[in-house]
Amino acid sequence: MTPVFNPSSPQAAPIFTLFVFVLLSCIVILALVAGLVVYACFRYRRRSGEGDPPQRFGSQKLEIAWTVAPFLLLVAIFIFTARAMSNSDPTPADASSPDIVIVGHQWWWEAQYPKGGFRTANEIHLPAGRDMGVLIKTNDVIHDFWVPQLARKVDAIPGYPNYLLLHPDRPGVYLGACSEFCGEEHAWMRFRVLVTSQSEFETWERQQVQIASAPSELLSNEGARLFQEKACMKCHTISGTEAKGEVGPDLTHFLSRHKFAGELLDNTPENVARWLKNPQQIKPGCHMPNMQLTDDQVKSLTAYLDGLQ
Ligand code: HEC
Ligand SMILES: [Cu+2]
Repeated sequence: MTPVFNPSSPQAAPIFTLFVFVLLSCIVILALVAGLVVYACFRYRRRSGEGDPPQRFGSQKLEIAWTVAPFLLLVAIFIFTARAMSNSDPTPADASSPDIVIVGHQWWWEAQYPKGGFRTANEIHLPAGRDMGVLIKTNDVIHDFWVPQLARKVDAIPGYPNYLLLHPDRPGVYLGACSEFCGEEHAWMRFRVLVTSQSEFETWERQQVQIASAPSELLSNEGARLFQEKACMKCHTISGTEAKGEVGPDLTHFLSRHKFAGELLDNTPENVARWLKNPQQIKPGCHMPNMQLTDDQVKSLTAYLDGLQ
């Protein structure tokens, strides 16, 4: 079902209810007005042999009715809207120590977990049924963080972090997207929220905290060497190695992610190889340059990345 019709948190539910209420009101008004127009066309159309009908001017009763009825409807919509606004955006208990810090980058999302001391990209894990405080920032231009099933939209504004409360009701995968046009790859600035049970979430956290697995074969060893040599390390972090770059996504546990490049590609060895061969062909304009790698270099680097569980 379309995500907006299937809210999965106490914050998204009031938005859905308000939407349905306004939509139904509009449908009723449309049916009423269009119905009366059609009725009048047939009921009062000129028949042959008739002269002009009697002319009537003004009707106080009708004037009052069609002023008061819309006024009351607007008051009702106003009350519902105000209620939905406060329910969908509860005041944070403690904005100074968020559980997650989301940073928008052209054109991917960084997710920092300050309490665990690790970072990931484009895939945000949350436990079901718990409040998670999220701080939303940007590294460059204005982006907008939106997961329709979980919460309202929140802008990521330079110099002005915004706070959002996430509280998914049930486990599942919830898709999100940048909802503020932010440059040429805006359409591929997508992400997913993976909601699991508390214990699965903790297992994931324990795995993410670990430093990257060391390469175990000849090929992946060569890949690890190239990663340092080919400036990949200037832009990417792989914990436990020299690579501490912050321009691109953290790759420490790259293999634990389902998709990459802002949900553009499935995380398969073939796609990783295609990406490394020329990211500019796949996501034109993105901030990873064509590294002019040979096929052999691509092979070793892919082997290395595919060992980063
Ligand atoms: C100038 C900085 C820069 C360099 C150098 C660079 N990258 Fe990237 N890389 C990026 C950026 C930025 C992205 C995110 C692109 C996007 O999704 O818009 C990225 C994305 C990736 C991804 C996908 C990650 C994900 O989760 O979406 C992989 C894998 C990757 N780079 C590997 C490499 C390797 C291997 C090298 C060296 C051969 C390298 N990169 C060199 C900046 C760089
Ligand atoms: Cu964006």
